[in-house]
Parts: sequence; structure tokens; C-alpha cells
Amino acid sequence: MSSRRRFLTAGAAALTGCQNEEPSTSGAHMRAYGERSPHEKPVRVIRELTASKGTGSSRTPLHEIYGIITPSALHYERHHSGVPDIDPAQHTLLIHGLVEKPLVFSVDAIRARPAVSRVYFLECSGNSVGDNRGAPFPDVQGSMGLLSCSEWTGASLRSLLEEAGLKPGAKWVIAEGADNGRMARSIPLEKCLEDTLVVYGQNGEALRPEQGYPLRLIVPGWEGNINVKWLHRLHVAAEPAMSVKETAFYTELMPDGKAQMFTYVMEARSVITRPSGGMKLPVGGGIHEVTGLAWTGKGSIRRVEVSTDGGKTYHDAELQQPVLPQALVRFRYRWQWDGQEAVLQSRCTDETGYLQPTHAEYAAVRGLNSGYHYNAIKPWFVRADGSVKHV
Ligand SMILES: Nc1nc2c(c(=O)[nH]1)N[C@H]1C(S)=C(S)[C@@H](COP(=O)(O)O)O[C@H]1N2
Ligand SMILES: [Mo]
Repeated sequence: MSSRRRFLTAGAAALTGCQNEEPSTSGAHMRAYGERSPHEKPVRVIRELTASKGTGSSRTPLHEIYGIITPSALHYERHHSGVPDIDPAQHTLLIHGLVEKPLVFSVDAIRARPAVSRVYFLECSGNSVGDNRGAPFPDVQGSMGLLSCSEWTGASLRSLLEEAGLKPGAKWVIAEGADNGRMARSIPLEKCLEDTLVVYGQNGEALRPEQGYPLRLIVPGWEGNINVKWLHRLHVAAEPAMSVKETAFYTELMPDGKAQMFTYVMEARSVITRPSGGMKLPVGGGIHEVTGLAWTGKGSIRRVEVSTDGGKTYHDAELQQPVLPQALVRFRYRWQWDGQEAVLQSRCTDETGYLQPTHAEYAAVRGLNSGYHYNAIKPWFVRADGSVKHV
């Protein structure tokens, strides 16, 4: 039955006060908690590391995402010791250490506080290790999918710390999760007082278990790892407490072989998500919308440019509003493809004037020892047969 016919029938039923319910003809059912259409297929790609149970990651299908928000069900995941099943009624957040008054908050007490909702990206600093090492994944999900963006809701960490009262000498906050590994990260106090949030909301509902239900830290613009999930303890201290894991995985090896201990901020980066690796364009050329995402841990994206000739010439892309600080920004560029081989790539500039580097520029400054914090320009090669490849 056509939708117009169904509408008319429903209207007539309402007019006559008919109580008979029309059987569903669309195959969709009314559900107390909704699901997407069975015709939609985008999924996360899961990689489990077999070395220790519950360790692994899943990647967001960036090529199939619209706009700037990642649906919670497609948010990337990174776990070092699995996803705990936490009853919020049993869960608490302890604030102690160099404070006047140690405090224990229930989840309800955090939810009852004045709240803010903010859109922020989250990116694992290990995103694109393959690209860094010259062995990129064939598609954008594989090479860039440890990246997502949500609207997060919670209380400012500043308000919680002020309630506890900071003692002189307080310089660091050591945040610990309630997962098996008790993952902990040390965060400079200034960042905690600036814009860090203790969140319970993600895209209008509770955090997903994989994202840290019932409470997690959101440290805007800083590497994913420091955004501690299943947050249950904040220890205010004079010194950082570097765990073995933290030191091993989240320091950067510079060209001189020295490790740089504190690289927190995610530098400006962009990527074309459509067309991208693994897609096929109709042969013979035509008009295509080139679209993608740009982001920076340092404030806002000011400009995104697209090149269709491998970086010889660039053209300004249109930035979709709203352009929010430390959030993903959607860009679009209308491309008239002549049907010949082409190399598509984007580069962005943030509000500090920093321009996203080429791979060669990145390698010259940062070296390629560390796989972390890779942010170089990403080319996609379009062949005359319409196929899009990573090299
Ligand atoms: N407690 C805890 N917090 C954690 C992790 C973890 O394993 N345990 N993984 C970290 C890493 S490495 C990243 S990149 C982000 C990933 O957040 P997501 O899984 O919500 O995408 O969470 C961070 N917070
Ligand atoms: Mo990470």
C-alpha cells in the first residue's frame, strides 16, 4: 500500500472513530527502544588482540557517516582490559589527595549537578599507525577509524574540584577507571580546571558501556587515552603517577631517539571520507561531491582546502556550520572529474595558523619512530576505471 493511501485510510479511520488498527505493511514494528532500518549496514570493524582478554579496538565507518556526529552504536572503541558491566547504583566517584575535603559522589549526585552539553571529537593517538609506517589500510575506516565525535553531557571537573577544595601544591589529577586493569592517567591540573568534563551523557542518552558507562572523563582535544572511562577515582597530587602502560604506549619517540613524555594535544588533521579507498566511481568522469572531516585539538578549524592533483593546486572547501572548537568539522567540495587519473587530498589550517603537514614535512619534524599522533595529509588515488585506492 502506498504511503499516501495509508495516510488517507488512517485519516478516515480517525474521522469515523474507527478503533481497528491497520496491520503494518512496511515490515517495521513499533519498538520501545528504536533500531535503524534493517537495510542499513554500516558497522564497526573489530580487532581483538589475543594477547590479553578484552583488549582491542573497533573502528568507526567514517566513509558512511553523515554530518559531524557519530551515532553512539558506531563510536570507535579502545579497551585495554575489556568492558566492565557496572551498576550505576553501586558506582561512586572518589575525589581525594591534596584536597581540603575528600568527597564521594554517587552517579545520581553527578547527574543532579549543573550540566553542560558539548560536541567534542575523540581520537586515539594510535590512529593511523599503518599510514605512519608506510603500510596504510586500504580504506578510511581502517586507516583513520579510531576517530569519533559525540555530544557529551556532564558536570565540569572544575566544579567538583572546587567543592573538594584544592590544597596548595596540587598540580596533577590522576584519573583511574574501574575496569580490570584500573587504567589511570595523570592530567595537569590546569586542563582539569579549564574545560575537562565528567560525563554521563552521549548523544542525548546515557554513555554506552563501551564508552565508559556510567561515568567517564572528557578532556577536549587531548589524545583519546587520557579520556578515562568507567571513572571511579580522581587523586589530586603534586606529581604525575606514570603507569608502566602509560609510559610504554603513550610517549613519543622523536628523531633523536629521545622520548617526549607529554604530548597530549591532537594536532590539526583532515581526511576525505568520500570518495575514499575501496569505492568505485562511474567511469568517464562527472560531477562529484568530495566530502570529509577536519579537526584540531587546538581550538577551531579555520580553513580546509582540497586538491585533486596530488597537492599541486588547492581549492577552498566549504565548511558546514556549525564549526565548533575541538569537534569534527564537515567539509564539502564540488569536483568536476575529467575521467583521468586524479589524486584527491585535503589539508586544514587551525585557528593558531598551523597547517596540516604532508607526510614528508611530518617525517622531517617528528620522525617516523613513533606511530603516535600521526596527522599528515592523506591522498586517495582515483584510477581512470573509477576505482579509489590508498596508493
Ligand atoms: N578505563 C579505561 N579508560 C580508557 C581506556 C581503557 O582501556 N580503560 N582506553 C583509552 C583509550 S586508549 C582511548 S583511545 C579511549 C577510547 O575511548 P572510546 O572507547 O570511548 O572510543 O579511551 C581511553 N580510556
Ligand atoms: Mo587510544
